[in-house]
Amino acid sequence: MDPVPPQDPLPPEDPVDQIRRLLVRADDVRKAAPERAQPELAWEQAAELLDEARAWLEDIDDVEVRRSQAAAITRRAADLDLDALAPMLEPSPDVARAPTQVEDPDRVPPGQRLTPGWPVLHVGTVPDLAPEEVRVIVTGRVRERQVLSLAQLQALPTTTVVRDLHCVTRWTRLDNTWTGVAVHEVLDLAGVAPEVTHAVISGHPAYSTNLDLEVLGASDVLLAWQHDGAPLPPVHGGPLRLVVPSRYGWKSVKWVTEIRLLDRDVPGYWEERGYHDVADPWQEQRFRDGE
Ligand SMILES: Nc1nc2c(c(=O)[nH]1)N[C@H]1C(S)=C(S)[C@@H](COP(=O)(O)O)O[C@H]1N2
Ligand SMILES: [Mo]
Repeated sequence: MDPVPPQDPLPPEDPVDQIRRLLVRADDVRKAAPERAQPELAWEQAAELLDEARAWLEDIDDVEVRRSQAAAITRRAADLDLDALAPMLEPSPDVARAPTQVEDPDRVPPGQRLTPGWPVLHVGTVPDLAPEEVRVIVTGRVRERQVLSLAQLQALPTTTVVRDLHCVTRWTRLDNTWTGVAVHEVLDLAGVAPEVTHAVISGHPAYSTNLDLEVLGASDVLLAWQHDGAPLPPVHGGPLRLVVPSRYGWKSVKWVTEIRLLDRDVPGYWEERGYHDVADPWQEQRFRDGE
């Protein structure tokens, strides 16, 4: 009889192997969550496995490999968020239900489903901002840096658009009426330097995202203070948020504080964590790579 081969007593030390192993476990835990008495505990456990996986990223020397592993981890984290969000896809307080509820494939990007409510999504806590406290700084490669109050923004030409909101966690809210000032008006005030290609837009409390100049300057990209005819509720970015209808929701910075114009692309909060730089929902550009 052949002897039983001895088992390798040590786990493999290759960080990519370690990450793969942790992702498989996280996937298993997540899939089993619905059968558990307390699915929240399973989600927590899966999130811990993802944290462990993230810690291994530091041991990967190759930048490209590290980025693609980071994206693989982030994709799982987003799946977890989606599961945890599912029971909460209901209207925010004081916000009317979305009027359109048809599953029209021309309106709903691939992999999205409609929500009648308006889920609240952000990292950190809602800042308590009085309208008088709002300032938007327009800076970087500009002719003249601007520090604009809400009153100054509201004195510029006002625009109203009706647009759909698509979150990377797979919910879509149709027919949002946004009122505000088009960002291109604000850019004109500051004067965009010829070498500008991109912008980083920041918001409370330490959030940011990147956009290319062409997208930021589109006529339906607004700094908005009203939604469906009412002042924007604080949980949804009030008193003032950015709205970028052509991109996944993470580009629509709530409680916006700064627009910084740059001659290169610099990733923001989620882009650093593996989300796609462009984020076109019709192309399903959720993550940096297809993993
Ligand atoms: N300041 C800030 N803005 C943010 C976020 C955030 O975490 N912080 N999350 C983004 C994400 S992922 C989405 S989908 C939308 C959600 O907007 P809502 O909460 O009004 O639905 O806000 C975006 N703007
Ligand atoms: Mo999102």
